[in-house]
Amino acid sequence: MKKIALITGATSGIGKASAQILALNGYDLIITGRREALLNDLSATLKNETDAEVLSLCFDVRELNQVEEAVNSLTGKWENIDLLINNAGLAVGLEPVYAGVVDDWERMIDTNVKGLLYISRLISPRMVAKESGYIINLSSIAGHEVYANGAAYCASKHAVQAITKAMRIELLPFGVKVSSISPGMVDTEFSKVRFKGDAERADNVYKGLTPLYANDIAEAILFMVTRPKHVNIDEMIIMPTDQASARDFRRR
Ligand code: NDP
Ligand code: 8X3
Repeated sequence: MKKIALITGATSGIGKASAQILALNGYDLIITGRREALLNDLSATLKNETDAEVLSLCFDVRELNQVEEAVNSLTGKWENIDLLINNAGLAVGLEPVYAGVVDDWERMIDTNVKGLLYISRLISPRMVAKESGYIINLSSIAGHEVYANGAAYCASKHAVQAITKAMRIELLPFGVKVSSISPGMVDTEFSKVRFKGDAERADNVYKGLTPLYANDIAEAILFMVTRPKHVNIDEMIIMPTDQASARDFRRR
């Protein structure tokens, strides 16, 4: 029987690329996000281009009642999730704390931290019960370093690191794997979201260097999930060759 992966934030970027690569490598997929039209487009493409069965669930990870409704709507084979990729996340704004926008902080913490906890709370008991499964959390270089003007985003990704490490220990007795993957800059909708739709500012982030692309991270995820049962990749940090830390770049 094929394995089932649930990917949060599959409407763009890393989540979408992960859906595409997993569909080509033997997974059936539950794809999620808030933009229903994009979920429908991806579902149609995957069904056309791969053998995967695809189920779309449109919900906001910040809303516990929506997350509960979505997970509780799963029936039959779809209840049996083998792989959860906690990918939905975002940075909003780039200001020092002394000039920060409270709503931006709340969006980041509610999505990156609380949303990840909500969905993990609902899916992981099923993995515990069957003593198998795999959870991969999208962290960031911002979960390992801090930089000025990124306090809330960095805090949210440090929290992802803490949650990942704690869950790894909690799920150890049940043989459930847990990993985090921490990229440097990846050219997705990330910067457009961070700069609230300012395309020029977003494009400048990637100017003069070669960033990572979403597929680079999807390939790393495929590597993680294709390791044998006795191997757990606890964490992976992946940088563009042109980036050595959160703030050190080689621009030409
Ligand atoms: P994108 O903006 O391209 O994708 C983000 C995804 O998250 C979208 O599918 C979006 O879907 C989903 N999402 C955001 N908020 C919510 C929400 N409230 N409820 C449900 N889904 C949500 O960015 P990336 O692909 O780059 O980001 C994916 C992850 O990778 C994030 O956790 C990010 O922090 C992390 N990351 C990104 C890096 C980068 O440089 N790009 C570097 C390091 C880590 P929708 O809008 O349809 O809801
Ligand atoms: C995204 C990478 O350096 O903007 O997580 O925090 S960074």
